[in-house]
Amino acid sequence: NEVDADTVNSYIKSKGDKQTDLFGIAEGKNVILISMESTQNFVINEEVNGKELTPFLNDLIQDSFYFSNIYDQTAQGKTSDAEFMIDTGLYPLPSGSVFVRRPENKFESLPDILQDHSGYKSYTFHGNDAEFWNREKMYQNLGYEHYFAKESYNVTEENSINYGIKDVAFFEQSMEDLISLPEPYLAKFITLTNHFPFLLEEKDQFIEPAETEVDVVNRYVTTIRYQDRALERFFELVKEKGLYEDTIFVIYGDHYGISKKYEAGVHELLGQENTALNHLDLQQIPLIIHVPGQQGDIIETTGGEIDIRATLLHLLGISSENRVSFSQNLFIRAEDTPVVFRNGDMITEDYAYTANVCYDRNSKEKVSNKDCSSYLKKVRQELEHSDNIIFGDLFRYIPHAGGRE
Ligand code: GP9
Ligand code: MN
Repeated sequence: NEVDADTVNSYIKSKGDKQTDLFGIAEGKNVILISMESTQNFVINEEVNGKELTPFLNDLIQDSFYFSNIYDQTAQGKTSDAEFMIDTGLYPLPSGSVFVRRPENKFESLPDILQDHSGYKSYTFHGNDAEFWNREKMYQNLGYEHYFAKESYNVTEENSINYGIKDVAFFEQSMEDLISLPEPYLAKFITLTNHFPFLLEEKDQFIEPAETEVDVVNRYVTTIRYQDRALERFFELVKEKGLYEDTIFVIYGDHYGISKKYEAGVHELLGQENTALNHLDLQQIPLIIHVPGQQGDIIETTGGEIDIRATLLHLLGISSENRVSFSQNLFIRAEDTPVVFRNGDMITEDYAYTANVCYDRNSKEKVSNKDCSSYLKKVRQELEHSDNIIFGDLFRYIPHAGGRE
């Protein structure tokens, strides 16, 4: 297996670590990572009946880095796949969730890197059962100090719906534990209310449901608006506790919320046709990074969720050089590097490949598959190498990699 490890090493070791003047601007800050359940990018700056769906996030974007072309790369592991990509810089598996299938592998995780580099401890807050997605076990493996799961919350019939505790109560009840953490820390919060089938009592609806032909989409509008209110509340509390200035916030949508089956309602809402490229655009998730004192900027680079890790490390002043990872720093990501989807599809600034068709994204026309072939080769290589690392547990052979005994 030494040979395998060498092959992997030589192939993906980051080639140089180009720096920007943003390197280290958030050095030593606490990191609050927020995974927004089922949140697609189209909700940002979108209105229904003259009302914003995400007034709080739209405001926050004004003084944050807003990455407006980032794609969902999750597979069957859904939320856990998003977590996995950010923590390890590896792709999800072709089937099932890595959290469930490979909880004992060695990985070079974000918690381990932050711990080794600058003594951070990492924590997760989430209102669902600790065993869901095998999180409890996987988090230990990835180096999280503690997982504040359902037992840490006072969950009542009144304050819960669908999968569990509603986001406002979740954030409010998390504060006591958050303020008691030793600094610096990485604290991950995973929201829950905006989950299919998007149920919400009337008293929690801060916007009227939409009026498309698809009820799922009509309800989605209300749970998205509710989640935005919960985030606003969280930021109020964080400011109240004096944490705001010492914290970098990384906020992302974990994956799509409206599957193809219900997508007609979104097309109707947005007044667009049902085309393959529009469907692909709807796979975008928002990524917002707020660094205190930093001016806002919209970054239109095409990228994927997996790139969150290298981007965050860059801002924290931690080099990505020599790391075995497929994550790329979004501030300098090369335009012609494909964003890899688990099903073998891909997208770049100029081309997209989906359902066996290659598209020129500028003309929106179908073009010869040859135009996509060099990108597709790269896609196959990356997925194959990532799978080899996971199935072969190859981090065992990579000396600098962390991982718990
Ligand atoms: C469950 C939550 C939702 O704990 O993360 O899971 P999902 O179905 O989105 O993976
Ligand atoms: Mn999810």
